[in-house]
Amino acid sequence: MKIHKTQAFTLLLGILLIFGCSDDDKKVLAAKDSAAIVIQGTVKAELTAPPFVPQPVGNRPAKKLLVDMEIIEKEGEMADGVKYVYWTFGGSVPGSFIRTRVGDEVEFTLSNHPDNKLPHNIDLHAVTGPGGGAESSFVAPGHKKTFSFKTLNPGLYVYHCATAPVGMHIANGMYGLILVEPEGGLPPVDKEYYIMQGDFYTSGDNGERGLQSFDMKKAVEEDADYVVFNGKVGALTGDNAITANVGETVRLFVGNGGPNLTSSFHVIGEIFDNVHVEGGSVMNKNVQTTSIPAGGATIVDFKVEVPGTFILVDHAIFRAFNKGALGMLKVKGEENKKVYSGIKQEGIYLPEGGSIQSMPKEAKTKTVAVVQEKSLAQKIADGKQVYMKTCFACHQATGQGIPNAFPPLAKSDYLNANVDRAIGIVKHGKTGEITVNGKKYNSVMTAQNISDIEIADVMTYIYNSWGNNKTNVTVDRVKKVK
Ligand code: HEC
Ligand SMILES: [Cu+2]
Repeated sequence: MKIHKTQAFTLLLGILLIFGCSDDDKKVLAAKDSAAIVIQGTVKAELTAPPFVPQPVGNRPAKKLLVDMEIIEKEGEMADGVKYVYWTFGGSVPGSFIRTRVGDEVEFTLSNHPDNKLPHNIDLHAVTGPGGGAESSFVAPGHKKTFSFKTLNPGLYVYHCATAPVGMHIANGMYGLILVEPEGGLPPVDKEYYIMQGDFYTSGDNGERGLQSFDMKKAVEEDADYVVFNGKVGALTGDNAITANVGETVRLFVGNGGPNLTSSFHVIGEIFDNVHVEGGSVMNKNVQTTSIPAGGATIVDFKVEVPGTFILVDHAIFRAFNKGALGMLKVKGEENKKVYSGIKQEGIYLPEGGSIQSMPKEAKTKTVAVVQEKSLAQKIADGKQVYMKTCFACHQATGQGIPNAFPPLAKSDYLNANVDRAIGIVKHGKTGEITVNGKKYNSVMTAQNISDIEIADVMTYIYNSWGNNKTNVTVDRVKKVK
């Protein structure tokens, strides 16, 4: 028999496929067979609001999984005093977390609350089908729609509203995560949390109080006023921080709803032991910062070895310190000095043979003895310079602070009650719990490395701004505070 050229090629390809097929390839092929997995029984899905996730699937067989999701349009708080009308899946931003396993047959019912103003739908990236379910789920207020799909590929997937104008529905908070666990489940860990980043565009600038409406122009220009985790500034800080104990493993399911910005997700003081790149099956190890595209997700896990507060950020860092993309993981337990020593020694640095012969601070203080105290106006002007250079990043431009993270200096009862105590904080730093204007803070302010003159200037500026008690802080007074 004469073998045709293309036949020979196909034969060769077949042989290559048979002998070249590694174990990994077989697993991938197996995932493609998920459509054939037979379901056993029906169960109602547990849905959770962030930062919590439902129970792991463990060893359970594939089932028919009933998901009931309600769309609710409601007013919430973006930041202290800043109101915003969110459109939500299940009442939270991000929407309820859905946990499934590969082979599940998800029967999804989407209800649009009768008090809502708009029609909505849902596009789940875990769906294999037109629009990810969007076409079948388009639902007017006071109606509900049911459709079903089979989960074919394991991974962590974003879902979102896809009703026009799509960008606006997403920008108002209409996104969440659906996890499809592999057969047998993900490896067990001690703590699991749900975090999702989003960028928001408000009619007023960042921090402007009152009810803010969505700003289409800023959204189109990708000029976000807020970039936050879990829908608002402070959703994961202070009392809302996520927690763990020393020695535990922590897994974070992290999504990015966008609509515009890519997240450079990082935990300050930790290294991700494992990262499911883009929420899929490729595992990267020992990662500092992982990139999460808008409409994408990632699973990271790490073991916490030492106690402390670990700050979660978008490492596009102005977003963290100025727009809200900052969360906290508080770890309790025993110190481990081998892993992290803390300050071991502190001393004066005098390089030998260098021109610096004494501490600059001391040199300054010596000359200060003869320096006349500046005029109040001059001190306020100089103090503002120091403030914008040194304090502004945390306490913010108008001293308003950041809820749950950095206390306000504007109209601060704590500040106004005791001038020497406030000077001491700037000189020596502050840790431990304090109450400012009725709100608790329990964080760390490091000692500010500035001279006594600068401290006098900056404190005078602060006391003479933002409704404070107008104290004129003298250099002499600063020097006396031990
Ligand atoms: C890295 C962030 C950071 C910087 C920079 C910073 N602070 Fe603070 N500050 C804090 C934190 C956090 C606290 C609360 C500490 C605690 O919880 O014990 C605080 C507390 C204070 C307080 C007492 C509480 C209040 O609201 O009245 C004063 C006063 C203060 N800071 C002044 C300053 C001044 C002045 C500067 C600049 C010279 C400055 N801080 C720079 C983070 C910072
Ligand atoms: Cu919508």
